[in-house]
Amino acid sequence: MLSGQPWLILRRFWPLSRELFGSISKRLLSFAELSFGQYGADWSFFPKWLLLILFNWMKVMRETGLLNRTLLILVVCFPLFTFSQAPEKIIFDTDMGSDCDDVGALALLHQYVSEGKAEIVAEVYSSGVVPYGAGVIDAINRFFGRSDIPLGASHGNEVGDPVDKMLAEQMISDTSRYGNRIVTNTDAPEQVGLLRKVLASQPDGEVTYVTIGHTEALASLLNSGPDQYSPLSGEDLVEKKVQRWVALGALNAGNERGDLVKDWNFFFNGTADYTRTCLEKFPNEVYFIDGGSDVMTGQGLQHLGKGNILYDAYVSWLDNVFDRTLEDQRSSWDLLAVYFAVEGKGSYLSDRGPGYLEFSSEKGCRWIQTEPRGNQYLISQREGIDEAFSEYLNEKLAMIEKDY
Ligand SMILES: [Ca+2]
Repeated sequence: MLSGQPWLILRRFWPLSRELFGSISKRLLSFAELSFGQYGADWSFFPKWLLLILFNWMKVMRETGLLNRTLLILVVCFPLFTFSQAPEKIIFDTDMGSDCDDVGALALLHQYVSEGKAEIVAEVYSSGVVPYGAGVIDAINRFFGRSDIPLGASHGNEVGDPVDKMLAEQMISDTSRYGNRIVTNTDAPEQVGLLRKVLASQPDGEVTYVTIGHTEALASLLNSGPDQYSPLSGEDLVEKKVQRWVALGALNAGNERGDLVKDWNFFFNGTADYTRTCLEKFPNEVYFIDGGSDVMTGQGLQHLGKGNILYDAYVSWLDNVFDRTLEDQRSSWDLLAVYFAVEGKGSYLSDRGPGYLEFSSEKGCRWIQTEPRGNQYLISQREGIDEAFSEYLNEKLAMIEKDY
């Protein structure tokens, strides 16, 4: 599949293409009349006739100055068609509101969509204790003019950060401010049904499932049974449609001492057993993303200003939790997962090599560097690139247009 960029360029060149083919076809027709007049209907002259057409076509193009312009089109478009990647199909699973890097991650993902590098297949807010994250996601989608992205949410209240750190309730309860239609989770479809519906309609093996929060939605999807959307079990549906799971989780599991560690996303707020289920049942490749603590982002959103949901959500969280401003910025754990899902390791991330994640809901997890068991990969941030990575991500955020 082609990204949008080459088509945009072709559209720009369309008037020129019409001029080119209009002029040439007219000259060609008159030349064909001449040729057949000379050689009649004797098909033994056909190869010679073709050569003459080609020669004359080039002559016409050179005379009309179109040859150079045609070559220009080919030079511009060929690399784009050859090297442009298909947009990554992403399911974005977040605990929006618990931290502000979820806002940065969704902003970055939308920017990738604008660049033709990603497609957001679905979004889920898999926290139920504070039920306002779905409203923030809806407001962000609407800012980008993408309110049609399927958005589901947890309808339970057992998993999730118990504190509304972003003051999301205040931000999105008055729907006139950001135009959101969703306020609480139950205004959005229940997450597992939505995920099954969306996955059933996707081509096989193309979706990347990104978790930057809890693992409850993915575990519940894997445990689900056949329904009106698909006769497949959750495990079979995921095996067929989802090529990989990219998880912001298992942070510091690759520590040199081999200590068992517990990170926020995989262990806290009621998620540990759901994570274990995901690790046991997820049938395809799994990538654990480890890094982002000292990669500071937020300043790239300054240009959007007060009244913009991305700006307001970052500022609200930083002010409420740390009494800080956007200038102080925030760690970028979740942005790293989105970066990897769309751009791969790039210049900032590296693969730790073969191994697997040892996991105990009670004791913690650690990366065992040995023969691979399953398809698990630990992706770590490279040494000494905190500042360069911050700059890169902030530049991406700064590209977000003020008006969509
Ligand atoms: Ca998060």
